[in-house]
Amino acid sequence: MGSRVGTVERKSKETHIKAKLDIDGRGDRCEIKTGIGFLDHMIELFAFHGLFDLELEVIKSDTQIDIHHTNEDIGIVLGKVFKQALNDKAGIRRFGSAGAPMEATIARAIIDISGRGYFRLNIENDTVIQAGEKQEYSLSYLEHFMESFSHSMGCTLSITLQNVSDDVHTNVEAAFKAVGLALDQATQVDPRREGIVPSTKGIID
Ligand SMILES: [Mn+2]
Repeated sequence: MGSRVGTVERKSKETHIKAKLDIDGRGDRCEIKTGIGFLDHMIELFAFHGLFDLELEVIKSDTQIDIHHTNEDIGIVLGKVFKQALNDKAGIRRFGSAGAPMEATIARAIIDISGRGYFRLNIENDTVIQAGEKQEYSLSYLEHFMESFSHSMGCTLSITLQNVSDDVHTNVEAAFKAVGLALDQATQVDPRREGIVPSTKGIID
């Protein structure tokens, strides 16, 4: 198996973002500088628990407006760099599912590196959630980030949040951890599948 690394640089009128990834990393060799402190924390723990070595730098952004474009574009770049590092996807497990609890909140992520971009966030809650208006991040930003990621990577990703907290940090952190764990599984090489693209179609593009 060759090295599974990727380098992406994306420039638009709104943002300029660079990323470098080694899928077969250790998770503790990451440098995340998005300019959004909360998102740095989320991406760092996603990479740590996924055992990915990731460098991500937002060189230019328009956060003077808000974090909408930057949040979306980081998701796009992250998806692109994974897609690049996985190359033709030969030998990978393709599917992964994992859960992460945080206090009463449980996040579950199910992923299929299918080549088709689709994302769904399911929220299962007994009580109505109060929107954390004072907080800079939200579940709708999480949804937008993961949707951008799934589409640019070409994966089907479903996240379910149970017992959602009124603390955005708790909900989003559990979700990022679960996605890191599930993506680690899905990107692992199964020795029984050596050199075989895990699809009955023969390709995953
Ligand atoms: Mn935290």
